[in-house]
Amino acid sequence: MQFDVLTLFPEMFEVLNESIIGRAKEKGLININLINIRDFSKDKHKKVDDTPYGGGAGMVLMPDVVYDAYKSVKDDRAKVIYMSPQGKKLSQDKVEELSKQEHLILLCGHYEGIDQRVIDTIVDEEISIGDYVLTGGELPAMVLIDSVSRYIEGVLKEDSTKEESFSNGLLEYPQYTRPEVFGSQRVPEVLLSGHHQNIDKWRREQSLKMTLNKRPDLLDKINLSDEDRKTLVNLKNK
Ligand code: 4GN
Repeated sequence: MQFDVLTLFPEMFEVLNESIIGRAKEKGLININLINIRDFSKDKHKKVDDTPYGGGAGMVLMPDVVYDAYKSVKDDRAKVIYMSPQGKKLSQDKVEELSKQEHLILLCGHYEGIDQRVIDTIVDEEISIGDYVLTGGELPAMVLIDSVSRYIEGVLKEDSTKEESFSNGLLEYPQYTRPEVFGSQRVPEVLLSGHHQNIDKWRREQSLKMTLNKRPDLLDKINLSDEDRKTLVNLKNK
């Protein structure tokens, strides 16, 4: 999968050289190409922004500079995403959908924003990572790259995306490892039993319990089996 990132701060993306995403890059499973918008400045002082028409605080990225940066990487299959607090909220379903694209171009604004005319010209989709404002679109772009890359074949071991939180609409069950006793707390007995049917049943109950306690809103969004409904009634009566 190809990611092209249009940004004034390419150095911020160094963090993607670590851990799982770093390894995915080394293996060539994903390619993250950083384009410094400043390289497309039209003047000798490398100026990329100017004061807003109509007045007001801050600066606005100039449309021709952003457009030329975009032209340097675009192809017919690329989807252009603008990271913006005004965008549609990123969800696990959206992440999975984006992972099916072969080429994403991520546009990161800074300062007060980007001239609306170039947004209207090049952007296919505006995406927000949540209802809060950041100083730039770089952290949101990294969140998107990380979450999408996890769905690329070979990036994670086995099918880790299949079982996790949100993929079945529920929160994850708790995990335990050695030692068997930590202070006064023992590992739940069923996990030591080797009885896989009982373990699966227990984990499903725990997922339902976690979701009921921490994110009950999620339960209204999914189809529950009769078995799950019974489990929930029992949990609520405890
Ligand atoms: C995206 C961008 C928050 C998000 C951003 C978000 C940079 N803040 N919630 N800040 O996904 C004006 C120009 C603000 C770019 C933008």
